Amino acid sequence: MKDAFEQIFGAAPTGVWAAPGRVNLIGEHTDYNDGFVMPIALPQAVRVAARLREDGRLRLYSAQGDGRITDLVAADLKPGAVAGWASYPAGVVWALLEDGHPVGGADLYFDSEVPTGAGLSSSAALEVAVAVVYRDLHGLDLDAAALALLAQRAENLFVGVPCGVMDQMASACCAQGAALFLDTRDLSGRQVPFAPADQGLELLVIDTRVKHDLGDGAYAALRAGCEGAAELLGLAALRDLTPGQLPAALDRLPAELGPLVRHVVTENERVTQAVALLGAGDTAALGPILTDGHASLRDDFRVSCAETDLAVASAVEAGALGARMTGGGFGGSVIALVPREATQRVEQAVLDAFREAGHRAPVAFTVTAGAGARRLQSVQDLQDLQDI
Ligand code: GAF
Repeated sequence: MKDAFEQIFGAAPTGVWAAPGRVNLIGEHTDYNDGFVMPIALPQAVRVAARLREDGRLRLYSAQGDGRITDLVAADLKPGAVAGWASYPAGVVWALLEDGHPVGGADLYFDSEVPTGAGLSSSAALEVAVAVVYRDLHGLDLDAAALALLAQRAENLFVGVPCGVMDQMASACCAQGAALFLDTRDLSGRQVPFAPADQGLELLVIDTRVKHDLGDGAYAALRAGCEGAAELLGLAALRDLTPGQLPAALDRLPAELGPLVRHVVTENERVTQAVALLGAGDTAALGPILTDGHASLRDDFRVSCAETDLAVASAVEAGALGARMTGGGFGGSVIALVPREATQRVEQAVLDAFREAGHRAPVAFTVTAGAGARRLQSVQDLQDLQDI
């Protein structure tokens, strides 16, 4: 990767950083309702080789791109002015400048292992990767949560997607072998050990290859629906509604908002239950919570699609302990918690079901809980680098 950087930009990079994608174990569409989430970082990451520039130019190159360098002037960045993938890294530099940090240009070479449009947070990984590069190279006094908030602001205001903070927090703050239990109201959280292999289990990710896009308006409409419901109920956020108050709240809400509210309230409960089960060392018991969460996203929040529903149903039928869509929805990926001896059977069952239904073949792979964003300097990291 260092050689590739030198070839493109004509000098060696100062270093290489990585920021991972994520899957969310449970807690979907709760983050913009001040609720609970519990993602893990993926082993798959965006890697970025970087060198600061003195002339204020921000030059961006992606190994997955069209072979051209995007050449920008950091001080001239404006929301809406940069299109495509480059808007994510550019947005972070813009957000840093907006916050008054004395930063400028850089040469950045990206190489991503996180599939795009698969609901695995490739965009948040890009943003957080740039945020850690700038923090380290400028010696900025920003902790991981501050970097995540900055990256979220870049996505909200520069790219124009009204996402919550979960994906950026996952990429910035997750730890190897743990899920991040996060209260998105105050960003307090804790690392909950998550090592399904210790109990003979595997976490399978099934990318349905139905491209999801948070920027197409459906996500914004759902968010507006939730915020509108909270306002009608006189609450700061739906997080403030308890399960006991739900029936009375549903009576007061217009029919189209009730199911959204029910999802958020029950989903927060599912996160709380999942944390307790993981804390008690019972990873297998997570299975039914995942499947219930999917039913809620399918029937109440209505963000699943035929492919994610089929992946969940066929995985569970073939022996998964539980499965659900993960991320924003409208396509993307499904996670399934599977006894190790059933992994191949589950994978095959999903493939067969997709073929019979005439859907494009999905891509399945097992994952473990990876590390959050970091500068690569360990022996293992550098060995990994040689494989790129
Ligand atoms: C997307 C968003 F970016 C997150 O903030 C979150 O709302 C998620 O959808 C749904 O839980 O990944």
